[in-house]
Amino acid sequence: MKVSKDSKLKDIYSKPVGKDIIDKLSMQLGVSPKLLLNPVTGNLRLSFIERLSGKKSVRNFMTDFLEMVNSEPGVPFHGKSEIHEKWWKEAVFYQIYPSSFCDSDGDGEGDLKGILSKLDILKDLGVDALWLNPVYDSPWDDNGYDIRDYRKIHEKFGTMEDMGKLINEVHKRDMRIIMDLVVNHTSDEHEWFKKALSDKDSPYRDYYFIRPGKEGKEPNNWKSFFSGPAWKKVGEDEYAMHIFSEKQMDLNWDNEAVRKEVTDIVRFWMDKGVDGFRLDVINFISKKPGLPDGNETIGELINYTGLEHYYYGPNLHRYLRELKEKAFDPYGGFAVGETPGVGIEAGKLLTQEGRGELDLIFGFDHLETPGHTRMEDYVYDINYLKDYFIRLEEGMSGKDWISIFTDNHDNPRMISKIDHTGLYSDKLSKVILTMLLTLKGTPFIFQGQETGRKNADFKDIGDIRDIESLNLYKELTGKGKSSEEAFRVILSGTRDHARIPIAWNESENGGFTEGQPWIKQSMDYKDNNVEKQMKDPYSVWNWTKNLINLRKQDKTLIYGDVVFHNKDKKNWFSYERISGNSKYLIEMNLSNKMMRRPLNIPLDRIILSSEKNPERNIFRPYEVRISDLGQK
Ligand code: ISL
Repeated sequence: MKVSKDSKLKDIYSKPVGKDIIDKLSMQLGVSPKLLLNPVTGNLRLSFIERLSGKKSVRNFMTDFLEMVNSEPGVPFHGKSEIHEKWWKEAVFYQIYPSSFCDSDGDGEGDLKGILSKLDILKDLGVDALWLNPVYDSPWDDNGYDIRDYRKIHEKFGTMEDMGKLINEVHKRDMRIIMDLVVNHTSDEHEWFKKALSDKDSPYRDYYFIRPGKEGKEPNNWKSFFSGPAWKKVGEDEYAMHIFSEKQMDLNWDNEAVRKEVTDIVRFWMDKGVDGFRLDVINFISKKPGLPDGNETIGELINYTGLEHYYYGPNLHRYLRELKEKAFDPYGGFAVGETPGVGIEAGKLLTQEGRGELDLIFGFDHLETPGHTRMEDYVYDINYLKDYFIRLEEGMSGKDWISIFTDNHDNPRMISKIDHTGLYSDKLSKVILTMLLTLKGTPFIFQGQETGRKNADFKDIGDIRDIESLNLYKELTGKGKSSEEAFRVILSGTRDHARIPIAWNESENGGFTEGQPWIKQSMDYKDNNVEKQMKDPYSVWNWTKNLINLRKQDKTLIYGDVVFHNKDKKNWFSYERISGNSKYLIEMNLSNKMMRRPLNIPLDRIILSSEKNPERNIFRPYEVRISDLGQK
């Protein structure tokens, strides 16, 4: 049944997209959804709320909001169901940012041979599967997310032969490898786009969104993620759409030929032996027909005007099913979709077993404390992360599976967001890694997390490489901010924090390169490097290794039930993983203060502890313990 302005708040909450949006709004407002849905407020009709506010912007918002809620007729499965075992549910994934992993030829940038040379170390850590950020031929406007040729390896990374060798060597070690599939857009230097522009009758024109302007302006008011409008002028009164940089042109997935091209690209790489893909902004591929203007109120709220018309578009499910059936299923390929903006319920509709769309998604609602954005200088509340994970886990049915991550190449380091002093970064790293490796879901470790790397120590804008940051810096100084003020904003949220080189040892630049690194190495390499940490049994590296080992001993930490304790106790996180007679207790102090332990579990049950000499009833700052409570 569709909802309308006469519907009650609680009816809207019963719809997947409605629930996700109300949850998000209630998080932003800092109130619990329960408060919005108590018997009084839950029975309020939208029309009443609209009249109450009397604002035109609210009326406009309601209309678009209802349309979004009604656009999803599906209902996720919420019942009981048996979990089916899959390799990707058991694997520990490790994300490699190739530019900054290991440089074998001294040009200052990592490469495939460099990755190859470190496979044994990753295997030793216990990693099962690698995800490589883009390594394709590209003008590198957005660090490879602007692909010029999908069937060619970028020369700075090596050759197709090197890639084949890497795939083989990964498989020889009983590991798997997935690549990044960037098909919401191509580079403006891709042959398709060049042909589309050079010939008005070219079939490639309809591969993109090329549209006449509207009264001398852009075709609509959509904004780019990287500052400015989402349209680039490509001819007299003619514009091409780019949701990201002006060298990343959006592909028109409504054109069957485009979908066929994508299928062929996936199959090309599957034939070469890759095990699957991470699908870049894959929820953006279906744009609302007619490309209508974005809602100004939503635009103000989230900064990206137009998002509601493409973040969960009308044909998304259909295009994903088609892609899976034609390109992934014939190979048993794995697919994890990057889906910014998609909430928990809609996420289920993209991943539930039997729906034939994606295996997993990366959602991002946990990466900032509600009410804050990445570019703000604020202290992230780790209790929010705990609450978010509890919500995710408790909402999982046997048909669901989730990814668990806190870091990637698009975000500052989570430990630095929580602890600005840097004093607790190793301890906090252990806390976060414990969540990743003992909650129910597939863990994705981002390179450097295993040695507790912090945010980078950039000094000025000259240290920054990322297009998002550089564009924003220009925008801010253009609007009158001083260069110091603008740099401070960049320093809070730049994606470059995560993109600095890996530190392998104590030698110059952390042993990443013998040349000049493409982006500055940070001083924490002296302690947070692999070689040093491998030797120290209490290092973050060895904590990671021990946790992974434990996961591999029996499958309780993978498929076992999760039962949370003392959920409302602030700064405390504990849960059990249970399967048959096997039972693990995980306990963590989420603060930098001593804490009394709510449960009185004997010390002799501890199998992993972040402290050398734990005390029975006291937890030191950010202390973590795992106890074996199973019946032997
Ligand atoms: O939600 C975000 C981060 O927490 C967004 O930054 C979002 O994930 C991102 O804009 C989409 O990212 C992906 O596509 C971009 C590319 O620049 C990123 O590196 C990639 O991960 C365009 O291809």
